[in-house]
Amino acid sequence: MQTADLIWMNGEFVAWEDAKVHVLTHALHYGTGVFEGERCYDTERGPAIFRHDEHLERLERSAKLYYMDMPFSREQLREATHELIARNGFRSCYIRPLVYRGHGPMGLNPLENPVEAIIACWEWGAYLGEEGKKNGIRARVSSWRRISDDSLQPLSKASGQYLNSVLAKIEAQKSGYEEAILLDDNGHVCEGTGENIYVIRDGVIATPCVTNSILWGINRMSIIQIANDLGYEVVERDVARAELPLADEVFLSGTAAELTPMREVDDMPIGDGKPGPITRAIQEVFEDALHGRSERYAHWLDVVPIPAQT
Ligand code: PPE
Repeated sequence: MQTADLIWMNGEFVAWEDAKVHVLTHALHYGTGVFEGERCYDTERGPAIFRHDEHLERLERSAKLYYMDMPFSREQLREATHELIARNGFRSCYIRPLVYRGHGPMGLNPLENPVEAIIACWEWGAYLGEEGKKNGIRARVSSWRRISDDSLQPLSKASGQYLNSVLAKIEAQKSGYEEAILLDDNGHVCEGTGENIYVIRDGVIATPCVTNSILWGINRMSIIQIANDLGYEVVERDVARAELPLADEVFLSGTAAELTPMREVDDMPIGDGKPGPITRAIQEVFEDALHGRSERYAHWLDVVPIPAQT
């Protein structure tokens, strides 16, 4: 992991090595934080953050679901992110805003604890490997079910909730797979440990819906839009586990993973074991949108103003 010089912490820029919290930080003990994952791409118009507003909006929604008042406005966080990228001299990077309950009373009622915010960025390569993005990854269905609406908040991107993904990821990797696919409470397909999922059969794209305990992916929104614009039908519905190996094509999407095809599930090839034509067509347009090569989706990029060199 390539680090940065500076981290933004509660309104100030501090050196990477000085960005510290107290050991009694509430979020460290109880997972009471919410975060985002965003990417900034090196485009012709300058470094540009993909769907920045949507990510900051989701951060606010995640906070609301855990009774946290945002300590900074969306506009303040947007400007802080711009300045952070500019001051670190990045052309492209991964961005991690985190809003969390800080040091204060111990115990489970967090409402008296301060809500703090940081933004970090670093250079992060292909999450599931360059090879995976190109030729597809091997996944297994996890023995862990995805967290559900009746015990946690699947629609909140909350720190503590990621213990679920951590268990599934460890299990998958220890048993020789690159990624885990989690089922929801009812045994329907939900998503990967950090990606939404799409199943294609006979030219129709199906993806689990918001009632399947998914995280409402920003890239999912973009993929659905691109697929529709390319003339494909996208259906949001329950997806049965068996539809994965029986699909013609399956792929995943997420900020870190971008669009990654799946070539195998539970040791069964998907289609002919290679990324299929619809996956490829969507991936190509999506990559163009991310990297600022698309006129049509140019409004999805928030260009970072870089001050002129003096
Ligand atoms: N589901 C989960 C559980 C998830 O964590 C992500 C993002 C998604 C779906 C896709 O959401 P979106 O990025 O808005 O399209 N996972 C983030 C965290 C990865 C990590 O290892 O940390 C990410 O991709 O940034």
